[in-house]
Amino acid sequence: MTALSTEHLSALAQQSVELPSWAFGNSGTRFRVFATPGTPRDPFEKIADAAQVHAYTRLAPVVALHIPWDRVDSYDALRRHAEDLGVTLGTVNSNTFQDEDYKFGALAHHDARIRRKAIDHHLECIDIMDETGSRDLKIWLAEGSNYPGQNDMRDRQDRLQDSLQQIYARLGDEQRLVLEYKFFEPAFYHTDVPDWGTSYAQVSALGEKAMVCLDTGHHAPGTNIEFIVMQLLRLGKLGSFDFNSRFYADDDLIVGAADPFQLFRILAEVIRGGGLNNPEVAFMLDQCHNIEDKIPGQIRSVLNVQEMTARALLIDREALTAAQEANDVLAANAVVMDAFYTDVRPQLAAWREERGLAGDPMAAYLASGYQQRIAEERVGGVQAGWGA
Ligand code: AOS
Ligand code: ZN
Ligand code: ZN
Repeated sequence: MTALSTEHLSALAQQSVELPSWAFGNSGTRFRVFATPGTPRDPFEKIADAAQVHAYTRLAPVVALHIPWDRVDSYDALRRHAEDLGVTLGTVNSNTFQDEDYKFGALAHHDARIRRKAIDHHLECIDIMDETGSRDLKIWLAEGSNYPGQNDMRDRQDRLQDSLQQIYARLGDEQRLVLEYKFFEPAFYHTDVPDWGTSYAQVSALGEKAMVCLDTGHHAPGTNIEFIVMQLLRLGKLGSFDFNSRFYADDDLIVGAADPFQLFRILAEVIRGGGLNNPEVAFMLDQCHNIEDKIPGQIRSVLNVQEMTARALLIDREALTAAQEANDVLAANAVVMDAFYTDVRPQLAAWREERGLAGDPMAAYLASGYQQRIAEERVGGVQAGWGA
């Protein structure tokens, strides 16, 4: 069996996955939100839980925030709290989808007052980024229309560009804007940023500090997502990932749960395109744990990313190129499949132990007593914000 080399292991040692604060809150569907015992009651407790994931895996040193869900009196205090626990604050996610004013749009709205309000919300997010030391402002827009004729799609693109330019102008030298796309939902007929091409067109018109965010759950079934990863890396515009997995729609399930092979293929293109451990590309999770415990759910997720990265690193690139150049279709495919089918778990467990971690981080966390402690201490934990 092919083993991970020292070079592979040192690439894995540098890997960093950013956790979403909202993964630690209660969430659900529009039918019901099931509360999980021990759910954080405020952003400080969400950070504390995220720090547990990092402590057991050494894979998740950054926590993404969401405004207004993570609004606090002192961001400096939140930042220090995070640092004391061994993590830092990362991407700030804006929210233009839970305010009555945004029923017909926000950054693309035809009403100047509402558009101004949405732009100002993003400027507030950048103020917060200044305090938290965050680099990225992530924008996902729930904008679009439900019926043909409801809106002028072209005017909306123009207004969107104008709004984004005003936000972009406020970014500091080291800050970036990442624009996420999603093919449908909550609008069903047209969405203002439905695909990577639209996001690319919008961010390219802004400048170098604007990039595309690829959420793996935001594509039609059958989409070749790794092709998009390849293309965005080739164009130098892949700013971040929102990793999760889906069976039907935007399910936000544990990354690698629905289709580990797809995750492997995506990570293979990340490696091929120089995106692994590249500070330009943020590896965020965007998941919600509706029925499972949150911290173990996040531990499982980051381990899935690590495991599929390890398998993708095992692709014998030389043999692959040789087979491709010889037009040996089956041999080329076999090189890729050999790597995918390699069980790297025993080697990763042994490597963790060498680094002073538990070989099985999930078991170690479950045995630690933390889950029981928070279940006793915390009553009335918060909802993530979805499904409210
Ligand atoms: C929504 O479908 C998106 O995936 C988002 O990234 C959203 O903004 C996030 O889940 C919460 O901010
Ligand atoms: Zn997302
Ligand atoms: Zn989503």
